[in-house]
Amino acid sequence: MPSYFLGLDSSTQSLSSILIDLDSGQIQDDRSIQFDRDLPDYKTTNGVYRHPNGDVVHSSPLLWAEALDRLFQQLKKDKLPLGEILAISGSGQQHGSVYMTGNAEKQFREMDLNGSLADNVARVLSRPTSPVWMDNSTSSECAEIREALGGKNAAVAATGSDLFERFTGPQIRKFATEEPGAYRQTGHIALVSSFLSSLVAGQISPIDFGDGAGMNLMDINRLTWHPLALEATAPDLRSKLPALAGSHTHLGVVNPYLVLKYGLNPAAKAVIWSGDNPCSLIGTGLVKPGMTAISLGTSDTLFGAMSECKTDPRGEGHVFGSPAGGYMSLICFKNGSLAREMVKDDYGLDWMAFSKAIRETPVGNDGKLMLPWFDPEIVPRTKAGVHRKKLDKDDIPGNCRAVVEAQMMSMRLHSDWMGDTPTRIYATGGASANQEILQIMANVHNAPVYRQETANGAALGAALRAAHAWTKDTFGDADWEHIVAPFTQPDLESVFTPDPQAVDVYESLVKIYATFESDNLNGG
Ligand code: ADP
Ligand code: XUL
Repeated sequence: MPSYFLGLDSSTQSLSSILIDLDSGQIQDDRSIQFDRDLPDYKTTNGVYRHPNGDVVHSSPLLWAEALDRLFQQLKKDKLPLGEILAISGSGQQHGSVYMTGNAEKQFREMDLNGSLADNVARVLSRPTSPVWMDNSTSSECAEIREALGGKNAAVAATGSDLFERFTGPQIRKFATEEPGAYRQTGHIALVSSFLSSLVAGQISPIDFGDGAGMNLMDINRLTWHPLALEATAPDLRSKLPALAGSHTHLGVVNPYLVLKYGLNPAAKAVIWSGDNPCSLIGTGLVKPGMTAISLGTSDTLFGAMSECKTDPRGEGHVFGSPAGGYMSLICFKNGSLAREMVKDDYGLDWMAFSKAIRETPVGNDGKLMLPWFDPEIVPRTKAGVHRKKLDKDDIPGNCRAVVEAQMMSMRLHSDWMGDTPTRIYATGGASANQEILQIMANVHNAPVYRQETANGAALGAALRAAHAWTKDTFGDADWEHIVAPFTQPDLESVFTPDPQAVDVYESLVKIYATFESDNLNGG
């Protein structure tokens, strides 16, 4: 008998879903709704609203809610076995926050079936839009909270990360300072993950330890709210935040709204949502320490599971809770897919032509380098500005190769704090469809790169988390490796093996890149 589990992923540009059958070990359905294309009324560009100054980047909680309605409509129309799903979980872009009034709990519990999910949400928003992870407008708030926590090292030790502009704490502080009235009206602050988790569960959802660690508000060792961080961030903050909980927590059965409207199984369990990176960790099968994955989504991230909480002495990286227990390390590059797209679009190319340009250029690009900071960068932390060395702006193929080589060399340089160099890399995210990018990844890191059946690693991870929580709850125990194994086997037909000659080229080039980068960071 099939055992179906649904995983959702509300990411920067899309909402994806993956339906798995745990019994056969097969993915049954894998689909996405693109925000810009499929919900044009919201007028987003790449899923967001950018203020002309570039630093303020928001999106719409109503868009996220409406996408959920749309997705369930499609699943129902396509006759997926919604009535047989045993549990649902999800993944959300990290750090973004949703602001609601004190009526949110009642609204989630008593949803109006005549209105859409977005209509229901609109009644309780105390802030119309949500700052998201691309927002870079809170440097002064970061400085104030960092100082109150005792400086960078103390902040890293307390919360797992230095203060970052996109993290939820600094964003909340900015809102509380700039709009004190609206902040006072706010009775509940959710992350993107806990907001959508609340809609699926029909009640206010806790925040899980994976996504909670991306707020600069959670004590990374005790996994509780950090009193000093709360106090340094905004008045009366504790009363506006939900509880923190483990990533296996199930919140009861799914929202009756979804049962009545879409025919979901009324006994299906709603499992707490997590961040997209913690979910991708599970979706790439990294349930044990010692393996590395790279996600090439809107942001590029490099991450791995850790048994101990080991922080980055440079303060560039992060420690989050792993849904499989213990911790995960992560570095996030803001100039990921959108930087590659910027180069592609600037020269009027499509992905095929971009890839062809890479194939036609030599490994190492004859020493032509780019620092691809189209947007302010997170790692290394720096303002926007694209810098080229020996590379002409009109050299189309040279620029295509340079952006990808730079991204891969930067990942290698800035991940050294995580420990051993990877012996295998698992790739996921939209751009993992691109063979040329994965070959450069393998050569720069001198490690074979594996990819899976789906590029939607976060949605798959959410489905696997639902399956794990349900199995644990039903049988008292659940083995992570056993659950993830059938779904996370790499596709052995498409392994990208490092080429020894190319590896040698990058061994030298990475040192030149490091000098180019540090010269620029030091104002050179
Ligand atoms: P997110 O989950 O953050 O919304 P995805 O993981 O869906 O993002 O990845 C979307 C990105 O994948 C797009 O912005 C696009 O740049 C990139 N992408 C899709 N196909 C290709 C390709 N063939 N080559 C390179 N990048 C691609
Ligand atoms: C991680 C980060 C991004 C977002 C969006 O710290 O900011 O990866 O989770 O994907």
